[in-house]
Amino acid sequence: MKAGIIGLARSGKTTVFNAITGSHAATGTFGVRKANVAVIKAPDERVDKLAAIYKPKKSAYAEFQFVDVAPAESEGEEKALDSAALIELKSADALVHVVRAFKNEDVMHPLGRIDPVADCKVLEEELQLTDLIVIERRLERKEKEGKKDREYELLKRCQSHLESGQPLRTLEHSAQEAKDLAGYGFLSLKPMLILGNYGEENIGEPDPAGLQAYAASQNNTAIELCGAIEMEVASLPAEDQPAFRQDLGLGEESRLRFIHSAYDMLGLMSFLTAAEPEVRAWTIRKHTRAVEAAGVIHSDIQRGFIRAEVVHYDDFIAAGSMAKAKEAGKVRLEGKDYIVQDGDIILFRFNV
Ligand SMILES: Nc1nc2c(ncn2[C@@H]2O[C@H](COP(=O)(O)OP(=O)(O)O)[C@@H](O)[C@H]2O)c(=O)[nH]1
Ligand SMILES: [Mg+2]
Repeated sequence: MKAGIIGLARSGKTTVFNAITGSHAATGTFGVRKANVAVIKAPDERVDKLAAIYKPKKSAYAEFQFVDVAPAESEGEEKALDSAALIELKSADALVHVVRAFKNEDVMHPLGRIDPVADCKVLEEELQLTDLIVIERRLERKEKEGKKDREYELLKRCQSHLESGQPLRTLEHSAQEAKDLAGYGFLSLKPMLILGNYGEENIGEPDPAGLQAYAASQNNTAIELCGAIEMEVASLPAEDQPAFRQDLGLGEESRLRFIHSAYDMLGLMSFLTAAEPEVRAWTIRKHTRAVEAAGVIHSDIQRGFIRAEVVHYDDFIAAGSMAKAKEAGKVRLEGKDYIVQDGDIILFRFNV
């Protein structure tokens, strides 16, 4: 899983990246063409409890990658994307749009005003235009080759949807069409979380710039964050952070809030593996089959899949041990097509 950050110049993308990942990437650097990449771990008390029982050599939370792509200044200040950023973002599973909502006279807004909802529209248009260009090129080629196939018809529908000012995210399409579209990496098709980057004067206010209301109208989600303050707190020693957060009136840790929203938006969940060597949570999409969940761990396990031994975390904890869970009939044998549930503890049997 990979989430890519987008947003206008100086909206605070790198600041938010640091706040959420605890990194120390340089902020306020313009025209620097370097992507910042970090891994976010999703804290999970089920992993902690299982680790207390199994005492494994190692335990690990589910992870996803967070990428901050900085477009080059020279390609137009008001543009959020350039060709290098596009390549990086094509492979992202989701986008996080950082919207400037903080006031700071020293930091120039590329459009010379602070209007978060208007910025959302500017960026959405840019995503749609980018997709439209890809589609037009593709259609032209297909027309030249005389290939008016299924994909052609689908791209035609995408084109008119975009031309009517809507993102591909809202285009109704079948499972087959989703597969046909997947290879293109269309940006306006990706789930997008809107992240309002507010100044400290807005801490504790519910929806200061109306971003949540706007997001809801677009069938989207918005969360608030005070990037600059959160970044400072994230750079403190872990044990000092809770007291500072309380003093500053910051709510649930920004990273957790962000992770919860991202999981919701992407329809993600976790399953667990538990043994002496390692206790670990793995991120998958909801409605994933057992055989595909196996592939998240290793392609060999998917290839040689025989069956899955499954016990739900709650049943395991209630029973107290794997032996007792088995006695109680809570450990089931499932086949390839079993739909994995959030909190399943799974042991895959495989043969390669
Ligand atoms: N006052 C204030 N300044 C911020 C905030 N977030 C970012 N900045 C400043 O805005 C400038 C641009 O931030 P940066 O994260 O580099 O933006 P990027 O170009 O989108 O990556 C930097 O000087 C930051 O210190 C914020 O929440 N409040
Ligand atoms: Mg930056």
